[in-house]
Amino acid sequence: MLRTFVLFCLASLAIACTPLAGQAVGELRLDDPWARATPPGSSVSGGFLTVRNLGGQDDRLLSVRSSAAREVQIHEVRDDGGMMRMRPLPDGLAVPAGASVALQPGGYHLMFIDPKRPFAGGDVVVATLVFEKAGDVEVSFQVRGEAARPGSGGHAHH
Ligand SMILES: [Cu+2]
Repeated sequence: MLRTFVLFCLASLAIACTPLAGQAVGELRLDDPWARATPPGSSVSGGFLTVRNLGGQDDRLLSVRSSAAREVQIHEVRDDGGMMRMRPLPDGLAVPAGASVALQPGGYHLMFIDPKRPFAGGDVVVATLVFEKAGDVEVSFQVRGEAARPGSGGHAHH
């Protein structure tokens, strides 16, 4: 199914192939970008999407910036002796050729630090993802939910 779609895209103008829910940039497909509504009293929100590299060249998400937050970090979640902790990835996130990398609750994610105003359900948060090969890609994150339950998703910063 995927292969059929790719072949179809190669055979036509790539811009006509961008499905509603996704975004095609060169060899990258960015699917379902969404952000979590900022929990009450929190100064961070998580951002999620799936990055698929349909090309033959490894790529890497190097950094993210957004006018909606003071800073956007790329985080991973690790099991640290039974405690799930997250930490920034200093070298960004590799997106190997042919791979699909999911940024999702409990795993890799983007961390919007100090949103200019809290993200609320229904908002759209625009961020620029900077890839090593694909360059700058502007992505619109749909904000979902009113608030995360306390302790869910491992997104509490102190
Ligand atoms: Cu985080």
